[in-house]
Amino acid sequence: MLKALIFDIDGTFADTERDGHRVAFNRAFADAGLDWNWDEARYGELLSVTGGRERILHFIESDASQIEPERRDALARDLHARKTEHYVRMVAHGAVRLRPGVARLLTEAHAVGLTLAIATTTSRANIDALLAHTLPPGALDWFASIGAAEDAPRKKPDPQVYRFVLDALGVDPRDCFAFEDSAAGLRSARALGIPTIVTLNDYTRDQDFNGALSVLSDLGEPLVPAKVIAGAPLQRGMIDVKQLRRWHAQYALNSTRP
Ligand code: XBP
Ligand code: MG
Repeated sequence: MLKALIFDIDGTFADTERDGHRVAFNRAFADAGLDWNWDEARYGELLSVTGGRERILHFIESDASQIEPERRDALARDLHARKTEHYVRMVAHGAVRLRPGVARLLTEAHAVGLTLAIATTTSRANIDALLAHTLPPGALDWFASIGAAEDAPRKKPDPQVYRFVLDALGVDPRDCFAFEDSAAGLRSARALGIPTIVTLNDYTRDQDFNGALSVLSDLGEPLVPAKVIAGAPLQRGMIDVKQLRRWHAQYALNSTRP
């Protein structure tokens, strides 16, 4: 039986990267008196490093090697803490909106008693801010488990965060669906055998999504159907609980159970 839906946050719940995280990183650099600026294209390259602190560290090593090696860890940590403050404030001011179909699917799945969870590389403060400012009051309680950066230091594509969530939920991976936007996220979920639905965004659309159950433009809305890029067709142009139960019966169960 289908039991749980596990959602990535960045890129999947919302297009957080270009106008959210990227801007917050740049503000943190400016606060520290650094003339570093991550434009949209450069940020797209840097996204191959998951995790904000890791991304800053990678940038220091590749583009700011004048920073003494023994100072780099502390600098990355300080900049990242400052970046999180900026990001949380931006989200509170409405800088990020949920992608099509996300609120609809969460609301329906919660109403019918499916377990909801989050598995993300991002920091917990960012998740709390996003849920508080984009979903109805109390929606934080809809999620039976939230796996965040603090719970899984090994970032996606490592499966550690999905392992954390599956253990907390006590469910078989084959009775879940994961929702991801990136190849790193897909690999993380698939490493544990979780059937995964991918919704593309501008930064991820050219990545390799081999192994996804379905690759879609988004989750779709009743009047604005999602486009199917690869995988199974949609019955009603959108991902809803009926569609997920159908797929679970047809594909997830048959293809992965011993
Ligand atoms: C998302 C990330 C995150 C954000 C920044 O990956 O890599 O690092 O870019 O968040 P995914 P933090 O969607 O695959 O989980 O600065 O809080 O790390
Ligand atoms: Mg993502």
